Amino acid sequence: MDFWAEQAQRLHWDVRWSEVLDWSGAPYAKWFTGGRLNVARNCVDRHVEAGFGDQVAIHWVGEPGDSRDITYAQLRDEVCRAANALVSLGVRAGDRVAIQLPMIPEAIVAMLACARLGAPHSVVFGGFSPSALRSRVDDAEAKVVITADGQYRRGKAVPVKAGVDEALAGSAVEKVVVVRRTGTPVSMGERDVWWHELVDPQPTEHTAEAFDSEHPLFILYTSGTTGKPKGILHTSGGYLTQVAYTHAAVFDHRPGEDVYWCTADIGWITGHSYIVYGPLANRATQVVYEGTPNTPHEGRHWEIIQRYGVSIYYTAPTLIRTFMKWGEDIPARYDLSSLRVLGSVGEPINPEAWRWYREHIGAGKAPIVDTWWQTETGAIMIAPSPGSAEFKPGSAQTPVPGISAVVVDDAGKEVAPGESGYLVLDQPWPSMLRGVWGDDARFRETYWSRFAGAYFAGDGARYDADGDIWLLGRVDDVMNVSGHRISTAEVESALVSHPAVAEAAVVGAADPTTGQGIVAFVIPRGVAEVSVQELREHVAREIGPIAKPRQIMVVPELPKTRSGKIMRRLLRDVAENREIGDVTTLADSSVMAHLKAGVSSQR
Ligand code: 6R9
Repeated sequence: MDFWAEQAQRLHWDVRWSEVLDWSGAPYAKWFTGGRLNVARNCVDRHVEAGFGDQVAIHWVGEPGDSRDITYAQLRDEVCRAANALVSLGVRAGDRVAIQLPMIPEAIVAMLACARLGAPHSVVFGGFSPSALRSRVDDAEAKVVITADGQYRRGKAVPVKAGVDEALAGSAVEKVVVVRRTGTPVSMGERDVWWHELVDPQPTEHTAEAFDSEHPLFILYTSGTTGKPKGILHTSGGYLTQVAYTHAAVFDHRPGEDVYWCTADIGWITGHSYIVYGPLANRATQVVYEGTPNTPHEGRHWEIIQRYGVSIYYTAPTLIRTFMKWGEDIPARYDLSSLRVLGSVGEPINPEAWRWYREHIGAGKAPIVDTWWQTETGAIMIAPSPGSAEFKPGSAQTPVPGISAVVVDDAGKEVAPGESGYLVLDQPWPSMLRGVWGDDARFRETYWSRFAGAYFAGDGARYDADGDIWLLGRVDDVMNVSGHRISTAEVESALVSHPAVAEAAVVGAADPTTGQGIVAFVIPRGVAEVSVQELREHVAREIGPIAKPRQIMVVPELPKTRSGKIMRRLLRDVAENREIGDVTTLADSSVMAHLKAGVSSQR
């Protein structure tokens, strides 16, 4: 516990904690009990007070080529104005605020303004559909929604507010704040207010209240094994301690020297922990880029690294594989010599991508930290140290100091080297989730019922002969598409909500670029013609474009066990064009023959 008490010293506490960890209410942990702090003050004001007001906090780069440098002093002023603005709308500590914004400075300002007021934010990824936004807004009972008129996507301005209007029709949301980004025409209703009209005139003075260490900081929805996303709850003191510690230790971050860039979107946990809270708590100077990596050309990231002298670059394997496809001659045209640490997150990094990253981006020498963690863990849990003696392409290697992780078998017994099992976290950690919003039963059932007293991560893993950990992917019905978690059940329920679909089964099939690709098998309803293209669009409308199946096969039947469970393993064999595995548990073993015959006619 001394270890975490020491890490908590990275923060400014208005009132020091009395106890580091109270685990008496397990699986709900309390960290730094009795301690009080303000998260936004820790991320912004205290750096200004310490004399670093003129240091750039954010080098923001817009997709169309506009850019803004924001110093810590300017960020403080903006956050204070936005906090005052939210107060003027009636937002109080404990109220929930939903945010659906593109990667613009206002997104970070809005999150910090909520944190400053103790109003938990729920950031909803910009690519999510109106119905996905609505279900999140309703589940968290958000009082205010912050959004934009539109966003730039691959060189085009696309509307955002129109979708928000559709999502919120008839909802209990009181106010919608709209940032003007693209100039896309929008209709402003009674509860709508422009960000610039509301925020700009506000005073830059705002006294931050110190909240309890366990005060809720945010809710972030993630896919589980059922169709309904889970609202993962994170709190203040422990979360900020671990994100600050890991950002400093895993990336060897040095404030005032490094230029850091994490390419995630703030709609995901990586954006929360390693764009907003960790780096800002550590007084980082960071790049925030609004757009896609190939707009207007495929060298965009390398151009940005060269322009700002980025020294730490944190991205996802799916993007590295995309860069590989575009060719190594593209990064070769830029000066990347400022890079000294590279990071990877989101899925296991395949050794080819690891080597390419090291060779063509890291000049054959930059350490690559492969970081394993989850929305639920809040912060990095397993990663090699950047000063490690030996890197192993494809392995996240060892739990970071302070963290304990073990690989166990079905019975909960630690496995021997070389054998695979389940990854569990057998000790509480400061940034661990504090539950599933409004669903205690689901929290206990999903994470704490499988192995007594330990957190079940849902990932397969094994040890090698040196005791290093290799992650093997999900062991549940959660797919990992371009590093995004999408549940098979979510896509299935979107498909069956279409009138032409009677039944659907979805599997994640290996994909050379995205890690997994979504493959759906659908049984049509009646004799109606089913348009596969229409179904793909339907899923995009229901969930978002990231959930659009790569392939949909229309089939007469699905393979089921006698108890009626769909055998996804067999469907995966079909989707990956493999020999069909063991079919002895099928209720009707002829199903696979029919299925294969039907599918091959669609290939
Ligand atoms: C941070 C984040 C979590 C799931 C996780 C695992 C996979 C993430 C990984 C990795 C192997 C890594 N995952 N990082 N697998 N090596 N370095 O991605 O959170 O979106 O909640 O996803 O992603 O399967 O369980 P989240």
